[in-house]
Amino acid sequence: MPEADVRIGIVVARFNDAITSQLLEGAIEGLRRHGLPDEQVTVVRVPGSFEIPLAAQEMARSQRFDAIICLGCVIKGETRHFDYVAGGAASGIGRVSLECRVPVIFAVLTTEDAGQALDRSGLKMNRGREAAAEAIEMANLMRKLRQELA
Ligand code: INI
Repeated sequence: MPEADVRIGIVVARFNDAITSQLLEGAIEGLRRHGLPDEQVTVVRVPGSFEIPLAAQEMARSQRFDAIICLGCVIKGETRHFDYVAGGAASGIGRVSLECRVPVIFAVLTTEDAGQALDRSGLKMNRGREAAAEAIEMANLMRKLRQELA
């Protein structure tokens, strides 16, 4: 079976859109580079990173996706409730993955300032592009493990 014969869901937060749209571009480009056709990718948008886990949970429960990529950006210097938003996103995403037994990739940038976020969402380094490779690797790993352990 080809490595990229998987279906991938992407949940992307609109908050800090200048950054998250770059992460989305990186993720889509990364999936294409692995040979995944666009029809096997579904993108869902949510208002902010705090809402990512709920949308990811709905996608994971549908059993239509082999892995889900979560994209967001929380900038510490610009939000007093950084810990609540970033922590809620991180713990929620982890819970969805374990409860639904679907790989859910955490690609929510949590940075001190906008400069760091820009650095991690650019052409040279792009956390979305990395997340694409991680999603494909985990989707294939889970498939293989389940076959071997069945
Ligand atoms: N959401 C983010 O994704 N990043 C942020 O930096 C951020 N700040 O700064 O507050 C943020 N807030 C919105 C939050 O995710 C929810 O959408 C909102 O609280 C409604 O539940």
